Amino acid sequence: MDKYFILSIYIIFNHVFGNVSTNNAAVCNNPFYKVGEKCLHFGDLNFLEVNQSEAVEYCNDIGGNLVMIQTPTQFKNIIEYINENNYLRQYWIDGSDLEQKGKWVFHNEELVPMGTPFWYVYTNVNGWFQDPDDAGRGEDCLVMYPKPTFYLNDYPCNLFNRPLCEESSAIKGEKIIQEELIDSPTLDCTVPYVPVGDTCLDFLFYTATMTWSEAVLTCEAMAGTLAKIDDPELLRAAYLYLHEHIISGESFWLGGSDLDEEET
Ligand SMILES: [Ca+2]
Ligand SMILES: [Ca+2]
Repeated sequence: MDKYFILSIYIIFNHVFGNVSTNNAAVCNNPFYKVGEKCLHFGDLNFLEVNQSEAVEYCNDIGGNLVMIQTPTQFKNIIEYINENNYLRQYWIDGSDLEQKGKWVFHNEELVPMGTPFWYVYTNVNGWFQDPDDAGRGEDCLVMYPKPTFYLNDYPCNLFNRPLCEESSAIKGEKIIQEELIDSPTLDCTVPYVPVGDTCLDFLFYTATMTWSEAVLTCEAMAGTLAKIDDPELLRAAYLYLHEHIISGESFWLGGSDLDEEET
């Protein structure tokens, strides 16, 4: 009777916890903790700032690498975590163009995504620019700026920042998720709408420019509304679409206004 009882417990235990231990994307080993789907370590708050190669070494020593930011959602999750925990520092993250100038790669040679919403955008007397700018011709390593911007910036590898590490054994699980995303079927959109991310959009770049109110009416006449960009993946998809179709020089109205709250 006793033996039967123990066996039953074992089966229940294995049934409940067995799945958890085989899901490598969900479990983080000390000193890493879960941030979105990633297992990260921000270093302890008293940790001295180090140069980029020392940061790589630090992460390797605890069983990781500098974090790879490959999707807008990963980027958003990390920024939210930093804000919630007040970890407002400048961090080394994975990525450099040391091997080939202008070609940004992660430690595993995969390409670092360029452009929006990842890299810092700024303006000066000569116009608008987006990092990487290789300022001073010596910026070959990747940092994540602190508040208020949190965007990515190319930075001299020999200067000092905190390491932001990601557990190595968890990276594999993450990669599978990404490949599944790429293979997902494309949306069926009614003409003239085209699939952009998980939404059907129409970029009206061939019409004359109009006011925002005219744009609202135009979209209504086409059985739509102005696009609501409320998700970083959709922002990325729209950015890629604009660049692929060489209409990135145009400006578009979007849904969203503060008209209701204004007094006049
Ligand atoms: Ca560079
Ligand atoms: Ca820079």
